[in-house]
Amino acid sequence: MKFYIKNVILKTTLPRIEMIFVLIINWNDFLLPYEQAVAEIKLKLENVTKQYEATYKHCPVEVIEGRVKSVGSILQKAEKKGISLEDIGEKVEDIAGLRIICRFVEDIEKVVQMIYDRKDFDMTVLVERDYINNTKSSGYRSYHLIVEYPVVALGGRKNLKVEIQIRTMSMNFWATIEHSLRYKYNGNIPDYVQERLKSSAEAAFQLDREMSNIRDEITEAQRISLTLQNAVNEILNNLQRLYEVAEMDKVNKMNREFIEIYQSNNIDKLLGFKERIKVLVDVYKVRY
Ligand code: 0O2
Repeated sequence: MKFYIKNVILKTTLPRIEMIFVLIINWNDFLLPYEQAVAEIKLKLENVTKQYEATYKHCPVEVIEGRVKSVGSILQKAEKKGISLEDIGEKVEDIAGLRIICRFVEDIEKVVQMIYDRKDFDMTVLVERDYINNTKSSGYRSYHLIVEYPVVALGGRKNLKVEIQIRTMSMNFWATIEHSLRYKYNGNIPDYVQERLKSSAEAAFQLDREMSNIRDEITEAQRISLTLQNAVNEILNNLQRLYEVAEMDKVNKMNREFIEIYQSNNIDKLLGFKERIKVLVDVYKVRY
């Protein structure tokens, strides 16, 4: 990677880092492709969500956020990890970052798959970090993918690393709070606060589980309602046919039975009745 020596004055609170600024850099030039990558990926993923909306399918993506890391944070991370300036682009993996927020935990794997499926088009997954099944000691839960994404700018094509964090709303809420506490305590969160954070991370995850259960119930209720609606339509159609071919008394009796079953709200009885009346219609079809 090429760095340009320019008279760029950047403010930072880190004294050691000031030395590095002597060496560097036109940060604007350096960060521009990362900004492009974030903007492009965000737009592409937002378009996928629009396609979901158009087909009335549940969209696993709720919100997409994107950012380019600040120069101070890049240098802080490089220093913490002993990364030289030349290696920043290669080794600081989250200079470009996107965050995808989902409603339900199950949506996360769908989003992960969605990103893997783009392999032949634009982005390739390089690293996968599952902090949901491997919760961090802080209590942090999230799913991270480091992808390689090509941007085409004036200088030609550049393959950049981009970090995509995928998490639920409650994981995001927790991480945001914890992040600001980290900042407040300068990375040294007192033990008693850490303990509370850990237990609130568990509570947040419990909330995710509850929401998933409710989601299953909603899906089940929708399925039952649809089955009921289809069965009633079929029964009414067949009763109508019977009125044309069967004895009036017999059809009236069946009609009354149908009303009784319908009012009893017993779906099994209703489905049984649907089959019986179907057979009867078939019998009359053969007869006439
Ligand atoms: P920011 O300000 O969000 O960009 P490391 O420095 O070793 O922890 P590494 O090796 O780059 O991080 O990878 P890791 O652990 O996967 O962390 C990458 C990012 O995940 C972090 O970037 C955070 O955004 C988020 N993250 C990881 N662990 C935690 C955690 O315990 N709490 C919260 N709130 N976020 C976490 P940055 O650069 O640390 O922070």
